Amino acid sequence: MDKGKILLAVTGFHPQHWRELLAADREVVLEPDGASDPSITYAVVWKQKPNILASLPNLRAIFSIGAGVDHIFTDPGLPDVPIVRVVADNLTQYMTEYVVWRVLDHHRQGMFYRALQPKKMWREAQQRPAGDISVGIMGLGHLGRAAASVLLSLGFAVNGWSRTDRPMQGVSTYVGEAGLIPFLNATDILVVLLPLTPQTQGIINYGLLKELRRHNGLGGAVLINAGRGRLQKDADILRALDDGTLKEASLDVFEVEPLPKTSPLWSHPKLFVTPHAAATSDPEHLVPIMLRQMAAFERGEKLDNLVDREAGY
Ligand code: NDP
Ligand code: OXD
Repeated sequence: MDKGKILLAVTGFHPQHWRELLAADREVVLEPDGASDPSITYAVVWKQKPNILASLPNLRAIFSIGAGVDHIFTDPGLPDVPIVRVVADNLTQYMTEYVVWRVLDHHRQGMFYRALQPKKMWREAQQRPAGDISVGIMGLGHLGRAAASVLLSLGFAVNGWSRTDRPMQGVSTYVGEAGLIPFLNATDILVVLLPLTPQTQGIINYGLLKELRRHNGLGGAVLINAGRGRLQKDADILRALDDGTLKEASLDVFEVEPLPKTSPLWSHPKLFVTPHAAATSDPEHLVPIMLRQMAAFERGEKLDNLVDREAGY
């Protein structure tokens, strides 16, 4: 099989660096060029415009620029070809850093001390050891497992929730709908690393947050969401922060992104906001992985990290 040509179809940022790196190895066309081009065999996409992939008669595979693929499934004209998602050490490392950073900051009372400093107040918060706190990872997949193993090494008790049975040494695992409430009831700090699918949309709501354990050394339950914004109901999180259902939260993702300037989430004193920056897709690391996969595919080998269309992730 010849070296396939790539369509780069991206919205929301300029993919110049992606283009340069891909073009070092094979021909690349930047959308809106390339419509109906029969020589295009791969599409590398982030939030591609609807129906553009459907016009490519010889498309063989779609490569997502992100680990999440919900942005691809919004396309009503999505062709029935394999979809490859990102699994890469540096992205996993970024996410692990984000999760561990946020867990430690909540655990070690970062918000409390940052509020005291401008007032020059010398007051020590009660501190419990990590072993008294259980971190529950909702979505014990590639990113969730990597974060879980570092949290375990720090001494936290770790729970994990997944759709299918995913045992992991040292982690108390819970499965599917039947496992959800027991998982929440045993969790003090909830870390959300789920994909956005029809089954998970809106799952982080007030009722779910009420189920978290809050009689713990932290003085309340904590939410950390780095999965997708539409997993959560922003208004329910505000309500939970205001009435004490949540002690604090860290959100990297929001129902609407960028988070509108008018959103009360920006200024909530118990909330730490980052702009969907937990684990950025870095072309320097990800393009070589994509190019290796394309070359292997052309030698007749299987594509790795394929999306399960039925499951939606
Ligand atoms: P994986 O597919 O490896 O893991 C997803 C996990 O979620 C799996 O454990 C899966 O269960 C579980 N899951 C999916 N659906 C359900 C369900 N209905 N009920 C219970 N569990 C479910 O994905 P990754 O770990 O690589 O990535 C996770 C998500 O992180 C991405 O989809 C993306 O949205 C987000 N992300 C965010 C970034 C950021 O910067 N904020 C950066 C990168 C990713 P099972 O194991 O049984 O399949
Ligand atoms: C991803 C993301 O899915 O950056 O990789 O959100």
